[in-house]
Amino acid sequence: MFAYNLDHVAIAVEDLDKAIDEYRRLYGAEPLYREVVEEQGVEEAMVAVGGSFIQLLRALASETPVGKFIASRGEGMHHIALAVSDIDAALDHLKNEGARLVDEVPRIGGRGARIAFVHPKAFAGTLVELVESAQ
Ligand code: CMX
Ligand code: CO
Repeated sequence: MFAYNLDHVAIAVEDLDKAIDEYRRLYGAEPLYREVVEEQGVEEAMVAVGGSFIQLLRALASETPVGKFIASRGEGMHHIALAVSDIDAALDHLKNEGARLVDEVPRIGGRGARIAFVHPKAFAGTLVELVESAQ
């Protein structure tokens, strides 16, 4: 129905520099870019893996989604992100299916992509981000 691809898997970390160093030492990869996304309360580093990314996330403050997540659960997998060609159509579909959404309308995320989050209660306790890349 929708052309879903895996855009990224996100991992919440306490110290972004340390996480990048450890990731490099263990898995031998450099982040392609780093970016602060104020609206999401994060600094993110994107490491390319095949056609997808591992997104390492640092909270900019404790009262942010990632800050609260780390405070209650510690470091770990935070969300998966699915690439979609038409995020408005994907959101309409999810609304029709009665899925609980965090974002009813898309926001602007890293690299100017249009993004929207689906609540973890919608599917298997897994936070899902939809990403429509800018280009
Ligand atoms: N994955 C799975 N479950 C999660 C979760 C996550 N990342 N974050 C919170 N939860 C669960 C909690 O465990 C809790 O479950 P129980 O009710 O069973 O205990 C429930 O959701 C509510 O937890 P909370 O700490 O009260 O969290 P909030 O309701 O305040 O926020 C959420 C949860 C998903 C709405 C919030 O994290 C959010 O809005 N996320 C979207 C934005 C975001 O994550 N931005 C950062 C990434 C940006 C990017 O990728 O660019
Ligand atoms: Co993400």
